Amino acid sequence: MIKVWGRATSSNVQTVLWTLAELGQEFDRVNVGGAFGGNNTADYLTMNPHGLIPVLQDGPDVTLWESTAITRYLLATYGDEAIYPKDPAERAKGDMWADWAKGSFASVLMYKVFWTLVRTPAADRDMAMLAEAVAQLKSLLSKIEPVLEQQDWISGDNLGYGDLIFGHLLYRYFTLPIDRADLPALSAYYDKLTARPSYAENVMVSYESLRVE
Ligand SMILES: N[C@@H](CCC(=O)N[C@@H](CS)C(=O)NCC(=O)O)C(=O)O
Repeated sequence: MIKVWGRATSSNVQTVLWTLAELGQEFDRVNVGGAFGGNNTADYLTMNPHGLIPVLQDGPDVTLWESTAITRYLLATYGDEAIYPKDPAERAKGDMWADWAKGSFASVLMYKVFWTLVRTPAADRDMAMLAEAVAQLKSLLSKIEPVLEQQDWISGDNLGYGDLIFGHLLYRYFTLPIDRADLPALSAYYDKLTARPSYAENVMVSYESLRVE
């Protein structure tokens, strides 16, 4: 049985759980990280020397960390051609947006906006930095709107790697109290995601327990 180490409120854990659900794979999950702790024990550090979540174990020989590497492993092992095309050019269409989501979009959404509004006490918030980050999000997402006007999924005709890495971030984007650009195709895409039981169960998880007042 596949085992995932990590609390359900972590967005990086959610990527892995959503992927497993899309692939129809059963798994056990162990609550570690955050208030649960347990990710700095000697045993845990043998699985992930960085002491971060998620970690995935698949049988006795496969232990992985880094959510994107785990996601690619799962897609390559359990996915079909639709969710993870073998053709390098087709696959790269999803890879491209996944790298952009993790490197550009998430670094603004998670480390600036989410961190300020949820993980920083109100008195300590840098509101000028927040305003700049919210403007950056509008600019970043304006680049994805034309893509979603042309195709159903970020990765192409089917939900794939690009959607898994980008899409899970949208729950936070659409639920944080920020000014959002009017992007109808992105909104329709998010509605499609929220209608999927795999997304609702694994990604639409309240982050209130992470809030610092
Ligand atoms: N690049 C890593 C980042 C992992 C990461 O930063 N995980 C956070 C949670 S989202 C963590 O382990 N934080 C410590 C904790 O929760 O105790 C990945 O994508 O897996």
